Amino acid sequence: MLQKVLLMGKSGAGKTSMRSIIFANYLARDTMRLGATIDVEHSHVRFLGNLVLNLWDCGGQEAFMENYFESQRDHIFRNVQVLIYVFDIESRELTKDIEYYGSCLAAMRQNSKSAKIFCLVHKMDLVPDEQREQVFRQRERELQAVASRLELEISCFKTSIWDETLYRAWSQMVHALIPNRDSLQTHLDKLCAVCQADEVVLFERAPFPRRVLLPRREPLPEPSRSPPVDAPPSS
Ligand SMILES: Nc1nc2c(ncn2[C@@H]2O[C@H](COP(=O)(O)OP(=O)(O)OP(=O)(O)O)[C@@H](O)[C@H]2O)c(=O)[nH]1
Ligand SMILES: [Mg+2]
Repeated sequence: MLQKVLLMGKSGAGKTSMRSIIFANYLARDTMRLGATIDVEHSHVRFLGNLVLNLWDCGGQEAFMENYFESQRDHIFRNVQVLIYVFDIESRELTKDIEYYGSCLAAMRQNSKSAKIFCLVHKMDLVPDEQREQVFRQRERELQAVASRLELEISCFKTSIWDETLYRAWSQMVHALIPNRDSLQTHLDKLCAVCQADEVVLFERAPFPRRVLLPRREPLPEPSRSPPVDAPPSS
């Protein structure tokens, strides 16, 4: 089963960084060397045997974005199963970001109405710890408002390449795509009961090395502070 996944958002938001960390084993600090993506970079990722993500990493520079909405509109937005829209929380061009996001949702509504839509409020490491939840909720409300005007449903996550939030979000997004997840979940629940275990976790050897792919239904409580997967740059 091939699933077309669009990765969109303005230039510098962190799309290629997260793709490289999740699927190509980059360390967070390696992403500082990435150049801007030219047009669209395609890649394929296989999960659990027969689920293949066809990832479209869409460069976010203005000229490319305008192209996606105009001359390439059908090519980009047709037959999409998942849209992942990435926002840089530190962006100084919020109005422009929201405008592009609105155009993107409108194109999705027109071409791929039943696609799942995820919004990542990214680079949350740049927001002081004590303000993160509030800043995220505020942005989430703004994004939900745009989506509900177009009668679309979205799910938002707060993420950073510098902690586990990136893996948590991608894990949940991929989880939503697994075609037979209910039956897998039932088997895991049975195994859990037979073993009298508190939890059973299914790991995918690649491309999520060491990462949980099928979390239990009830998410575990978030640790008060996620352990860094890689040390952030000292400023
Ligand atoms: N502080 C911080 N920086 C990040 C994070 N994610 C990515 N970056 C940095 O953001 C910069 C731009 O990242 P890219 O992944 O190239 O951005 P992009 O969205 O692919 O940009 P285009 O290809 O031009 O559309 C890099 O220097 C990354 O190291 C994050 O979570 N926190
Ligand atoms: Mg890029």
